[in-house]
Amino acid sequence: MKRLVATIIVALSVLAGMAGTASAAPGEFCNLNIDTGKQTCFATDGELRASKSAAEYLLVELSVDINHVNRAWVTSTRPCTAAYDNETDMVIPNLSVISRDRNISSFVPHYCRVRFWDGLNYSGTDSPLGYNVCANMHNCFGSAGDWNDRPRSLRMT
Ligand SMILES: [Ca+2]
Ligand SMILES: [Ca+2]
Repeated sequence: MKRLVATIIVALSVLAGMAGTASAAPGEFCNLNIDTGKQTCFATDGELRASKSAAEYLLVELSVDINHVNRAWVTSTRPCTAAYDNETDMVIPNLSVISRDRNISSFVPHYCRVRFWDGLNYSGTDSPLGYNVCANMHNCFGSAGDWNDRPRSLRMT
């Protein structure tokens, strides 16, 4: 009986994980797959982490606050490639789709390097390529200035 109850709890957890929403809301932890456009949001960071499928690459984490607090995941069915080729199909033209328009304060690149623009659709000024973990967008681009809460679009390579 204990085993059955445990099985039911696991099944319910899986169902709850599948109940994603179409768009992100503040305070949610979302996974946006840029290939499918599908976004799934969770109430906690732990639920987001537990949701990752083996077939999906985590490309970059984008956080609303410094030090990676309140993160969203950008995922894909393919990884970025090692060469710099500015993969024009690995993009988010409008960061509002994951509630990150003008509010990214830290990020963690995984398989990718990231370039931000301060306008929608890669318009305006672009940032240097982000290679490393950035805990504070106020200063991680050095002489390129303060990028805290500045990006409106991005590309990954
Ligand atoms: Ca590449
Ligand atoms: Ca912010």
